[in-house]
Amino acid sequence: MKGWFEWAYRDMLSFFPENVSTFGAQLDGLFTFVYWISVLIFILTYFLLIAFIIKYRARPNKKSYHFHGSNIVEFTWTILPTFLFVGIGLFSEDAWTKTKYQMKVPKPDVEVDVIAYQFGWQIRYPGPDGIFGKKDRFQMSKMNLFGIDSNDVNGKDDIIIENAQLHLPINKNIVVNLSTADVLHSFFLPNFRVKQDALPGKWIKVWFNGTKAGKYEIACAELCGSNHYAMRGEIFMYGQQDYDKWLDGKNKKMIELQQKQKAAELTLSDSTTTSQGS
Ligand SMILES: [Cu+2]
Repeated sequence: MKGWFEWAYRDMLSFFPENVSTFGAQLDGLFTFVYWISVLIFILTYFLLIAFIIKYRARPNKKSYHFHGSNIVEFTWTILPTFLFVGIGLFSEDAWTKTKYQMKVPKPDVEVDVIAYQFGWQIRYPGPDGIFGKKDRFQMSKMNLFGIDSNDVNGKDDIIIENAQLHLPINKNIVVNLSTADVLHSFFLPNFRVKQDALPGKWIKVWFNGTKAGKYEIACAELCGSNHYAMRGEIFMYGQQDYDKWLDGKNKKMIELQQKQKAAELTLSDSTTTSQGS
C-alpha cells in the first residue's frame, strides 16, 4: 500500500528523531509502552461504541427501557483506570528519578547556564578561570540577562553566547542551569529526549549525556509569544579534543579582550592623572 494509507498506518513511534542520549532508550521504551496501551484502549472503546450502536439501534416493536445504572460497572471503570495510572506511575518512577530529580543530577563534567528570553537563548560558559560569576537577580537587565554580579571578579571573564549555539563534548555529563528572563519557555532537545520548562526567578538543573557527535536542534516547547517559532537554536556535540579546541579558542579571545580593556583603562587613568596634575 502506497500513498496516504501507508502514512496514516505508519505508527507514530517512527516520528521520533534519532536518539543520541544515554537515557533516551529508556524514555522511548516508556513512550512505546504508554502508546500501545492507548492504542489498545482506543480500539476497545470504539469497538464497544460501535457494537452498542448496532445492538441497541431503533427497530420496530422494540421498546426502550430505563435503569438507574450499575454499581459493578461503575466500580470497574473507576478501579481499572486507577490501577492503570498508578501502575504507569510506579513503572516510570525510575526514569523520572534519573532524569528529573534535582537531588539526583549527576556531578557535572561540563556545566553551562542557559537563559531563555523573548525570543531566543543565551548561553554562558565560565570563561578562562573556569568559575561562574555569582548571579544577582537585581542586576538582571537587557544587557545582562544572567544578572552576573558586577562585584564578582569571577564573572568578569564569563563568556556569553548570544546566538543560541550550544557547544558540548560527547560522553560527558552535561548540566544546564536553566531559567528565563521573562515568560515561561521550555528548553527542548528532541534528540536528547530533554524537555524542561524554564521558570522566571528559578534556576533548574537539566542534565543529559550525549553519545554522538553532530549538530542537533534546540527548540522552545512552550508557546511563549508571537515569535515563539523563531526560538530555534543549535547544539553542537564534539569529541573531547574538538571540544577543547573550541573552548580554548573562546577562552583565548576572552583573555585578549580583557587585556585590551585593561590597556584602555590604563591609558584612560593615565590621561586623567595627567590632566589632574596640570
Ligand atoms: Cu519560548
